[in-house]
Amino acid sequence: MYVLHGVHDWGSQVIHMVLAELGVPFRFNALDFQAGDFDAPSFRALNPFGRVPVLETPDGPIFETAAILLYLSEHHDGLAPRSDAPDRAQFLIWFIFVTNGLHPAAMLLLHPERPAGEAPKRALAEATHELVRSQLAALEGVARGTPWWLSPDRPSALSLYIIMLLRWIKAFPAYAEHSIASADFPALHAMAKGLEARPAIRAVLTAEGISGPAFSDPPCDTLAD
Ligand SMILES: N[C@@H](CCC(=O)N[C@@H](CS)C(=O)NCC(=O)O)C(=O)O
Repeated sequence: MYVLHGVHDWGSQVIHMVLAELGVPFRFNALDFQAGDFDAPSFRALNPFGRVPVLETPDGPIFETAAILLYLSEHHDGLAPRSDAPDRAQFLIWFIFVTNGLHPAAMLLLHPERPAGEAPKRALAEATHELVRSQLAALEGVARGTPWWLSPDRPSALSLYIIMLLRWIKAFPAYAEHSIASADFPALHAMAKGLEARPAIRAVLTAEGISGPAFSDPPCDTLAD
């Protein structure tokens, strides 16, 4: 049985949703960051960098979101085009675009102080806001072409990843003025709405203590300054 180590409403959420959609047996091990669980030797043995998500598999523990998603896509049908499918190349392009581009940019929008401290924080957040908008515009263009892996009614490793990031970008930016609504990107918005209505996804949201339109229109949690 898979064991997912994570924190509710953190980056483990995409893996949680994928496992729920697959319908495979798994256990969610909820870690407590404040209690020091990330530094526990037993957790560091699974991921020496002390970050979530980590998935324990029959082939050993895997960390890095992208690695876990690709592993699950290779071991279970339906999460991504197979390696010989004609749309595999397009899927890979946009998967890497999200893991290497949108995910790090979203993290910077939420935590612009991390790379260089407080002084450049606002300038960095402003520049990142523009970057994230342009990345979402690019993904919107792809979603408008209606590939199944960005569809509102059929989840994929990529679409579930994107909707988690849409939540972060709308709900948790460092500055409220940088909150980006998925409604500005209609095809992505429709995808978020369709996927968040699915029973398996609703079950994950309930388990993580999240209510309302979690991905398509979460409230912005950031206080205006
Ligand atoms: N590139 C990694 C990033 C993992 C990551 O930064 N996870 C965050 C939670 S979303 C974390 O564990 N943060 C704890 C820390 O930075 O100490 C991945 O995609 O898995």
